[in-house]
Amino acid sequence: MLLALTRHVSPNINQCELTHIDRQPIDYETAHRQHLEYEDCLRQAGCQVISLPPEPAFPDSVFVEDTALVLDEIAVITRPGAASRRPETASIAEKLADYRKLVFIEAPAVLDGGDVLRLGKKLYVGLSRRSDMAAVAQLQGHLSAFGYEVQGLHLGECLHLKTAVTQVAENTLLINPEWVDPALFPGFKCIEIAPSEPFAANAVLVGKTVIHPLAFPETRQRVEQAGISVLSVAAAELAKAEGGVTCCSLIFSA
Ligand code: CIR
Repeated sequence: MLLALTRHVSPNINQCELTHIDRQPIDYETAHRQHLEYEDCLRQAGCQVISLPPEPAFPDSVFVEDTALVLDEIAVITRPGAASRRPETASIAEKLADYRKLVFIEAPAVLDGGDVLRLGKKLYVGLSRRSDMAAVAQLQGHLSAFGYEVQGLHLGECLHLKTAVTQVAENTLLINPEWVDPALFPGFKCIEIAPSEPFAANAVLVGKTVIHPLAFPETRQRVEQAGISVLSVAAAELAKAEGGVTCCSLIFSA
């Protein structure tokens, strides 16, 4: 069974962290409604959704992806790069302890889950403003016993590695070549996003279905032309908080 852990939008989402985009008002009701639709997409794609209640004190807490990395063997609780986000990990750790043994990224290292792209037994970590080589070393220490290899890689001006590249099929990545070099992923077919849709590389793969933002139809067409089935979801309100579709869930088998 595939589980998707999510958390409802904080009513204080307007105080979210922003790095590369300008602040615009976020309509809480719209964000909440779109998040419910996103949870429905996860169910449609085959996940059982565990939806945690909102945490009003933590504006970015809907973006649960950044708080943990859940592998089949173990879960790593991160130490998010933005100090305001560090308290978000406590309740996620408590929930994940029902499913996995936990290990923790310790100070001074920083890691956001959005920077970790797992491709089989290889973990790529974006060296963004939120994640560093000290975290890469700690991850390698925790995970080499399970056969994982961890590699840090440099990123262009985007928030996280998974803003720039995600997996959309067994051997296929969706990528913005302006932000990350496709040559870093040998052996994978790379579908490039439509240049007019720079944020379109962030997609969630569940089984054989890809969940992708409604706002990027040209890129959707490129993915479908590769024979991949796509569920489009309205995600524009949380995009104003610099969040994409991977950010809003932690998906793992139970
Ligand atoms: C932040 O800056 O941390 C949030 N406003 C957005 C986090 C998005 N998370 C993700 O891409 N994994």
